[in-house]
Amino acid sequence: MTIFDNFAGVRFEGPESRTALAYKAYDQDHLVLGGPMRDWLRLAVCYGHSFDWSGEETFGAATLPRPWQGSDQACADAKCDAAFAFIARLGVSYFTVQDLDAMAEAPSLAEHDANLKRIEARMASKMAESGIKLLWGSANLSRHPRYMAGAATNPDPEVFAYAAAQVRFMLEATHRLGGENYLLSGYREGYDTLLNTDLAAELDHLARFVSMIVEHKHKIGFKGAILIEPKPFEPAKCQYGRDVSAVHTFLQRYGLAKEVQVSVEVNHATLAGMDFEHEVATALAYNILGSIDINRGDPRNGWDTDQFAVNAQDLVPAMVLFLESGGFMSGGFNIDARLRRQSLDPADLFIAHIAGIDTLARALLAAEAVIKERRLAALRHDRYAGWNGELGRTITEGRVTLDGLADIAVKRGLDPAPVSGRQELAESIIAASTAG
Ligand SMILES: [Mn+2]
Repeated sequence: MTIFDNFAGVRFEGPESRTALAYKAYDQDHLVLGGPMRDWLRLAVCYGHSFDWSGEETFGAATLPRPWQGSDQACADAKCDAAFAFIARLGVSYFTVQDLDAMAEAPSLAEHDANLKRIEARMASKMAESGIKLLWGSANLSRHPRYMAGAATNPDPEVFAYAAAQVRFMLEATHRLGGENYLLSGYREGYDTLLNTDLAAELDHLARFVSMIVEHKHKIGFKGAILIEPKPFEPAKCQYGRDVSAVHTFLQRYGLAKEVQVSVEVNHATLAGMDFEHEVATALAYNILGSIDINRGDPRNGWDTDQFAVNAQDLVPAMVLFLESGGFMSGGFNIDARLRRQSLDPADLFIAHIAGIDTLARALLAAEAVIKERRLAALRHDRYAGWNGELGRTITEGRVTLDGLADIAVKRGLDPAPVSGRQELAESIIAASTAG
């Protein structure tokens, strides 16, 4: 018996519905540009945020009544049962999980391995019974005090080795569970002060760690993607994978750009001072968009508030890029959000997820409308039309040198006339897309 057992399965009732526990926009079989919403979104419930967090924070203790709260095997089992009862009723196909969010506490690596395998077995049977799949697995390399100075970037190689063992266990568990990706979060791979930090050595060590994971993935035949999640800071003052560009530079520098992709998070983009669509566009430009953590931050807070998305219009620019790209290979939209501390009722977890999923569905429908009416694509196409002409192609195809091009510019007496960027028209198209 779990606290979610008395809830019925969440159904689609349509935009006119005022039922709290029903989808208003997410109709999983509804076709968007020829594919069902379910397949575009590949939604995942975040095990850690939804079931392992009970409202504790710096200024206060746990507030959310969670009967499975505790660190022993019985609590881990009860949490697992509750998680699958919830996800099944929500009607979502995937979950994401970090080792420590699910398993009983283990004082040694040998016990860690055993406890992880115990919860893996329970998850495997729940997955078989429900059809729910694992989007990604991950090892938590930041919670324990041994990781206070980082895991792979720790000055002590024994900590690096401990982290390697934890990742090996979880990568292999993810593989056995049929997980579709393996995620490396930002952890504490960075520094609190540069005064005590050898930045160049730490980057080399981090690269060796990621390379070892890639090597092991191939050794065991894991077909999923290895994902790195950019985040600029928190908990460390500065984290090396601060944004998509920084991660890509790192991957290129160490020859990993073809082996590793990024998992982009809305709230981490906000913290990095970037728009979410910038991070998506950059990942697509470098061909490393693996997965997305969907949530929202608070533009007035400088920390990771991990709230459920509620504003569809904010997500439309990124969703247009996402749809144009053809969607995910192995990633999905992981609902990376937490309740607020006063949301005590088990129904609150349903309502939060329903609102977040409906918001994504509205953004998806709006992006489809924007793509179908073609005005935004035409605006962009017209703006760059010159590059399809004779001069543009001469430059991009490398058929002219700098001095040769200068001669052309002088001989033709070039005096290019400024043209409107039509930003307001573009913004009005996005605004109109969510008006319905
Ligand atoms: Mn976050």
